[in-house]
Amino acid sequence: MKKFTSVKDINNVADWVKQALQLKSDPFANKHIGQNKTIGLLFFNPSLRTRMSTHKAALNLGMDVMVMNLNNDGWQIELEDGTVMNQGSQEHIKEAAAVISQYCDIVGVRTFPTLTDRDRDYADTVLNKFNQYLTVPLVSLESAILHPLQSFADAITIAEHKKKPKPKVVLSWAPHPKALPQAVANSFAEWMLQSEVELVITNPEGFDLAPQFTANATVTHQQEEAFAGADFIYAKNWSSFEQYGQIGKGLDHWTIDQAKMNLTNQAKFMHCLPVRRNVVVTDEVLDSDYSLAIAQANNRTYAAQTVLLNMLKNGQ
Ligand code: SN0
Repeated sequence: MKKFTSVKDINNVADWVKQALQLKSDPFANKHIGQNKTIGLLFFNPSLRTRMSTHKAALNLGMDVMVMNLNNDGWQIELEDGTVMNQGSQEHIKEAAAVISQYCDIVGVRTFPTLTDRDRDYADTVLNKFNQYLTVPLVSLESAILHPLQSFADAITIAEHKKKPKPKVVLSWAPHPKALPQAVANSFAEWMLQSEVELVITNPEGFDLAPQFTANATVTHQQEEAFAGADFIYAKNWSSFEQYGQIGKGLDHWTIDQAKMNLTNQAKFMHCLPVRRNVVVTDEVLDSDYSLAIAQANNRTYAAQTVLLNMLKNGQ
């Protein structure tokens, strides 16, 4: 496996969930496989769960780990070919990626979108340039448009908590004070459409996600109608894809509270974290015993470990 950047890089979600649950039941069984192998985790943006869970996954496999915050600690990287580099950027991605490949056997990259230039963001330029110039396998630690390690952990969590073979899973937009990427939502839709679930997406008008990730999904602009009979409510804010990067106005009534959860089939509540309390979701829901937010975060380790194990076994 040379890259893990989307659900398209794996053959079958159910198989991968099974592998992850197996690893979770015996996390140190493969400790010899990563011996003398190094993973480099490169961050252009903040991270808590991705950083710690991927680090832990690598340690569970016996790997060594190098973490670098590229924005603050590295040279400013040039991505365009043929640039006369007499301005701000100091090192070209060609050299940077080639050099990193000398030190690392697997590389992870986190890079957020601009939320101002849709074409550039949806070309996923930073991730794709690393993919082009690294000579070792690449793991997305959340790109401009997708967050596959999060969605994989979410699929594991749903498999553990579902009470029927094909649960109703509702991805609900929720308010937020800041423009956020569409990556978590795009990715969740992409993974759920490859899973044995009934996916319904609910968001205000003007907030429909990119068709390339949501084709065939049911979309409704009526949140309460979507919640009826739901087994899982997955809350997430995203800024508009249509009015690119806009956060909208007068949408505070989309906050998820107990009254809305009462419309569901005793649904579990999910969120990838970090979450703005009492904006996205009320304290009552987040602190309830039906919230899976911490269980999702725990499964990030086993999602990452499954990916790294596959790369260590079949990477080169
Ligand atoms: C990121 C996002 O893609 O929505 C990472 C989620 C895993 N979230 C944020 O940037 C939240 C920042 C904020 O201001 O609350």
